[in-house]
Amino acid sequence: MAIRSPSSSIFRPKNGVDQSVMEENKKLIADINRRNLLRGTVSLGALTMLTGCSVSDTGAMQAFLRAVSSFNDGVQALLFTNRLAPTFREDQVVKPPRFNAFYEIEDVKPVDGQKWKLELSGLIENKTAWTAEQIYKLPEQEIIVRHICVEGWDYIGQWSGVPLSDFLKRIGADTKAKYISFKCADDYTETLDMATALHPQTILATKYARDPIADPFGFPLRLRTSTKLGFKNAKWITAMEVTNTFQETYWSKQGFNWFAGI
Ligand SMILES: Nc1nc2c(c(=O)[nH]1)N[C@H]1C(S)=C(S)[C@@H](COP(=O)(O)O)O[C@H]1N2
Ligand SMILES: [Mo]
Repeated sequence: MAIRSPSSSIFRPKNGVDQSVMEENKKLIADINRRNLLRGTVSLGALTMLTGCSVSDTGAMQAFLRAVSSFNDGVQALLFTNRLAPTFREDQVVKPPRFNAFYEIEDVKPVDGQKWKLELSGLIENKTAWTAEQIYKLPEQEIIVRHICVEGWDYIGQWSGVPLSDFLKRIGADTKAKYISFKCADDYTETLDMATALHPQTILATKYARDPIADPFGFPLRLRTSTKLGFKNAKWITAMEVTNTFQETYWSKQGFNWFAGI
């Protein structure tokens, strides 16, 4: 099928991203057949956030989303990592949050917070496991940001917990390593690039709307990034590894773009 390149107007870079990056990657943008899976299915929210476009402009939206899904991870890193995500007011927060997982909410298996531990491995000086009690005592940061799922919906949520960058310093992680990988109680896996792990709006969340995170939303510990699609935000984290080895993740194995910036 014929694929349209996005017009320059919807392709306006935000927040100081160099236009030449876009120019250089025109070929890449044209080469969007490679990632058929994402065609038109990234969220409306991603488009409106990035471009200010009307979500009813379906043609422009789809062209844009196809282009985004075709970017290589390096280009996305340039576009998405060095900026702060938009934040929102407390009265805009959706309560309760909207559930998603690769199975239905009835099938969530709650994690026992008393027995739970966060296991640490890889390029970390102090690999002692953490209990939930210890993690819940750490200084918190709160973020009110938009959660965007590739299935085409989004909501504004209010998450708090220890900033991942603080936690990484605390455990003596090698922050020159490339990736942090997460294992979850439900066999889900995710990995983050280190720049996103150190981003000032990336936290290990323990609370939603100031209350402890409820079972379906990742109790006792979940990741909350602000510059990534929903699926990068691992819930029910049980283990963290700092590594230089790239690992495919639950969604990237299915063809979704690994970087998944918004
Ligand atoms: N462990 C685990 N984490 C996960 C998922 C999952 O199935 N298992 N689904 C992801 C997806 S696709 C989304 S959109 C968000 C949903 O988070 P929420 O239920 O808090 O809105 O969790 C992400 N993290
Ligand atoms: Mo999602």
